[in-house]
Amino acid sequence: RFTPRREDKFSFGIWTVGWQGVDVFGPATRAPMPADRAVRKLAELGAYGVNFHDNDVFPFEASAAERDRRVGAFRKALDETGVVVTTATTNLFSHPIFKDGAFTSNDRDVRRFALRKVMDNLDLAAELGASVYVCWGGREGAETGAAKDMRVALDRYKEAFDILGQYVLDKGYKLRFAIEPKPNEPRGDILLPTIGHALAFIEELAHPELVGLNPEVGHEEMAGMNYTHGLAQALWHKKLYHIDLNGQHGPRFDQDLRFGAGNSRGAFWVVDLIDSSDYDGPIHFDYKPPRTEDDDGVWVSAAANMRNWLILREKVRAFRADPEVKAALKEARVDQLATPTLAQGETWRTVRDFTPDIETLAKRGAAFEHLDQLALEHLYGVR
Ligand code: 3MF
Ligand code: MG
Ligand code: MG
Ligand code: MG
Repeated sequence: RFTPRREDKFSFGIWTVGWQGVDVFGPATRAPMPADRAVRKLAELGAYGVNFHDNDVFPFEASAAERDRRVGAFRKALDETGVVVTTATTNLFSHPIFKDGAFTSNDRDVRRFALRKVMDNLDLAAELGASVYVCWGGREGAETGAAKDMRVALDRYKEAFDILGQYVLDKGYKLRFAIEPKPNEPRGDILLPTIGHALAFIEELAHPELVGLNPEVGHEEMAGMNYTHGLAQALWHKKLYHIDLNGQHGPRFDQDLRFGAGNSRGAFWVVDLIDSSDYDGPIHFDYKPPRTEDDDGVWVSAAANMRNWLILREKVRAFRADPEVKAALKEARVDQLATPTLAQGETWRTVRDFTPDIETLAKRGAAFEHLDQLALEHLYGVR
């Protein structure tokens, strides 16, 4: 029970378990973790896939020989464990050259180099079989008002996606891009701060069909948004290409707690939505083992992400199967929302003078509290 299986498609960013605990107020508390070690340990825990930044596998300064050696070790670990590369991404945020952004840096050479860095890693991603390429623009933004004209920055942001889309098409790679919105941190204000901003942006691109979303729990909740609603809208637009699962306690710094910690009621609805949707990408965790943990603690927290998903999955399925819940859903008229407001053949003329029984409708309760209490009781484990 609650043991991860391959078909659960759990995946992790190499940088998650590899996070050494460096934060704004202190240095590393854990040793560096080579990517191949992360792959082997994650495989032992039952993970199916991994996602990596170029510089999770080899350092920014690596020579060609060093890069090949590191990629070789990574590839060997993948081959020996059967762990799949589902996703890849570029580190366009750590090196000081990207301090004012990558695709939207005011400096043209930085922008040109950023494109080259992405293309280098797109080659590796394609070679390793990734199908999604994540783009988190953590340094694309500003702290001050006059430093950057955001309308012009969006021109450059679009230009970058148009160029990279063309690259993928010209190379014949089976890769789609997934933009990961985030409101702030590390920049004071980041471009494409929420799911909604990113969805609107995608429609302005030369190849909108190549670009979707990678929404993260913590990022939406930092902005005070309802993550499940954001996922639902992304699904509605057919733009949910990937997910970054973790935990967050409301609007504060990016906590990256293990999935299921933080807003656990929110996590219940995330699992409920994804489990009943046609999303078939990996169940991917982007969390950080807290700085307090040693190596053992890292693996305890990694396993807990998958365990919490499976626990919540059992709970949401029990919730959906509960006859009392079915009755409560009916009582709350949830099914009626699926009926189009106008029937076939009706037009605005049909309802132009429609007057329902206003007094009765105004008095009638929605019966949502009973329904939500049933959900909470499933979550709390008393049903
Ligand atoms: C930062 C993040 C990133 C992205 C990653 C993309 C370092 O808050 O969430 O993790 O997920 O760069 O894949
Ligand atoms: Mg994040
Ligand atoms: Mg993320
Ligand atoms: Mg986060």
